[in-house]
Amino acid sequence: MASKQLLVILATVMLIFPAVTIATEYVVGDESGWTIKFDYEAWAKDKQFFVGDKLVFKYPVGVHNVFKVNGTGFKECIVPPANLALSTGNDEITLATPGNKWYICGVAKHCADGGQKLSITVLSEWSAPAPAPSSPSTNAANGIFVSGYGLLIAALIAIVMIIV
Ligand SMILES: *[C@@H]1O[C@H](CO)[C@@H](O)[C@H](O)[C@H]1NC(C)=O
Ligand SMILES: [Cu+2]
Repeated sequence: MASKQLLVILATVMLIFPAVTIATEYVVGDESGWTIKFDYEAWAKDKQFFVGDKLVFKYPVGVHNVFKVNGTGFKECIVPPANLALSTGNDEITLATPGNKWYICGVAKHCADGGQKLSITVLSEWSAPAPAPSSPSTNAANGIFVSGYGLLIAALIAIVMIIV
């Protein structure tokens, strides 16, 4: 009967596993936090960001802030209007869509001279890299992939029920 139990456990794990893996929380810069003279490119390099993951920017209030910008804004350190800044010192951003995301600090020359800028690529939950950000075809592909996973789980449950 060990194999039956194994299947039940396997099916349960497969149901729970995605819920666990989609919600990783990343403190940007780890213990260094959000600051100048930190290599955020190196920090992001070995990480895989998925839709549903969360970025947390930690810094002393008033010393830095966070702006979401586009690729041009990132490259040239173009600071958006001040009212768009995140400035709580513990800014949480949930990565809602796949694609490239860019964040900069808008204080003084922190971005241009201090290198306080972060560029990441967010992957959709179930699939491999999705370079097209939030296009209809990408979403459709995700839908199919999710359905495929649901089918797999349904099949597993069916197998378990037959054996039980
Ligand atoms: C990037 O954002 C700036 C404003 O910060 C805007 O003027 C520019 O048109 C944007 N570029 C693209 C390619 O969307
Ligand atoms: Cu700053």
